[in-house]
Amino acid sequence: MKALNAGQALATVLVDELVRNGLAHACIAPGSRSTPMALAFAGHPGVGIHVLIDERSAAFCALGIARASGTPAAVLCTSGTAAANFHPAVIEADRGRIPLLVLTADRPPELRGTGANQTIDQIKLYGDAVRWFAEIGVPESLPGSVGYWRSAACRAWAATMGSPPGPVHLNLAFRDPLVPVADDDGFPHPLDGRPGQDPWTRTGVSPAGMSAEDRRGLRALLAAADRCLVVAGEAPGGAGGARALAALGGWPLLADPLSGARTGATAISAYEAILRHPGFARAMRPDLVVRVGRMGASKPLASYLGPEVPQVVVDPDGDWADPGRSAKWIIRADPSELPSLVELSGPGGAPQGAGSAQTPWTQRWLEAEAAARPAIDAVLDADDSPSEPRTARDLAAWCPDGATLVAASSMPIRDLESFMRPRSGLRVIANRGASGIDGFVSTTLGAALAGRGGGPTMALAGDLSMLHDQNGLLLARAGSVDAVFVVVNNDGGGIFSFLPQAEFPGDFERLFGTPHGMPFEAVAALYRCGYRRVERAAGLSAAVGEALSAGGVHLVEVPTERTANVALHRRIWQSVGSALEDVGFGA
Ligand SMILES: Cc1ncc(C[n+]2csc(CCOP(=O)(O)OP(=O)(O)O)c2C)c(N)n1
Ligand SMILES: [Mg+2]
Repeated sequence: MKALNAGQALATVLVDELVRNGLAHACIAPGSRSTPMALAFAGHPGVGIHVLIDERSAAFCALGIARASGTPAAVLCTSGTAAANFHPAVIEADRGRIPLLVLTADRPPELRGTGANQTIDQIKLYGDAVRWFAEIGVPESLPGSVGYWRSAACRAWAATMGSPPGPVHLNLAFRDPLVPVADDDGFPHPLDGRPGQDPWTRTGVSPAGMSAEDRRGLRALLAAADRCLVVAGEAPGGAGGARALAALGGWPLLADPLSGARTGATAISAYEAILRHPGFARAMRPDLVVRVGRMGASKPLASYLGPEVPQVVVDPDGDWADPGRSAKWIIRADPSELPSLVELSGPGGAPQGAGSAQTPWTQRWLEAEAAARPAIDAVLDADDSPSEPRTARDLAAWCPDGATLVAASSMPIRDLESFMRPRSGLRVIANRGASGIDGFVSTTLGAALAGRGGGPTMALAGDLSMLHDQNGLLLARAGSVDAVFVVVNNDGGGIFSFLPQAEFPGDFERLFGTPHGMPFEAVAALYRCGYRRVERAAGLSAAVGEALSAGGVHLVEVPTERTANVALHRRIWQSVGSALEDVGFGA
């Protein structure tokens, strides 16, 4: 490997070394200063490149790839405000623990602060949001340069995949020439890395093992608990340990869809509605909660798990996920160790509460689930007009095994948490690190590009989350990506109708409801996407099925109405409350 100048050498070496570490995708926004890197990515057969005009979309696309694949994806831009447009995705990658390699091209130091064109201060641009920042420095033709660049690439990879995973920012200053021509210095040194495609420095993170003392302590708590509850949320590597713990102990499992653990004999999928019933929440106090991963969006669950309830959080990064300040103990450990802590005390060493030996506590939870689920379904199925809760329930149920469902912030993720039936085989992902509605289209298309497991990529979008990142659909226009967006169109921000602001109707629509009247059929046409409109609730499956089998990107619009949506949610809660009272939970 040779280069004609130092800029080309740096770019070639960085890309080669990142690919040796496992990089498979780079999202590239066009620009001049980043030319050496763009050419190096385009010239490397081991990396797929995706070119996006809008840097915010590019960064979210890379985030979607990394989120869906669990492998770092790179995003590259030129200097100036281009780099600032990466910031929302960098923040989401930080809060969401997503390995994102952020590569910004820059002017050399002598041009900074001089009024030179398209030059801003890019040093530590993303502040504390990144796991590592490096000003790589203007490439020079020195004997040690190649080793330095290869080592820096490995370090960036290690930092992005560390504990916790997250974004890394490399600022790359290039002097002219930006194109592969020989300059005065040239670059006489070989660019080669280690033989056999090995990385310069091999790294990796071993999962955190639970200490013997922690194991002893937690095992004792579990053995002493009469009313243990397992709560599962989003965690790197999944919350399968929580599911296995609940199955083995026979304990109720409250798993939000992002946990990937909403399945099993003791899964309580209607907990959001159940816990709104004060009589239930009062009567059913747990004496131990074991939580894996972050809390979902449910307010009733958050207030149910107050500081008075002993709560142990097990997280692979020891993440301080405790907004209610209720954790009694945070253990940094791989949650898959949890099932090994259950005492096998039943006859013949059977687990404590499994199967017919379920404790009255678990049975009461299962009775509540058995009462609440049909109560929810009865309300939803009574009306064939499309509704938001029914769309969430039915889409999650319809998705084929192996599918990825990307949920938008606002009501889509909440409706999934409330109404998705237990199931396996479906992966639900969402940008809930910072809960922005931005970057949704690009995150989804990134997940589709990652093609994890080969299953289809579906999305449950709000109309505003769709419009916010409409530029992301430019990728759809270019073809070669498949995804179906189910767009719940309530003509504005439906979530605000649930909030106290809705009691002040004067400026509500203008400031919060924000109706826009955008025709999604025209949006779809503009970006060469397929389009379907669901007029009857029962027609969702057919519309989504046709869209999926047609290939490409499709928008399936589900028209709903914000005020009716609030009324429907309240009817469901009421109906679940009555069903709980019918099975003996006092008001
Ligand atoms: C980037 C960003 N801007 C603003 C918000 C505040 N916000 C939260 S929900 C919401 C409305 C979302 O509307 P839509 O996507 O249509 O979903 P709906 O509320 O109708 O379910 C807004 C503006 C946010 N979360 N993120
Ligand atoms: Mg909306």
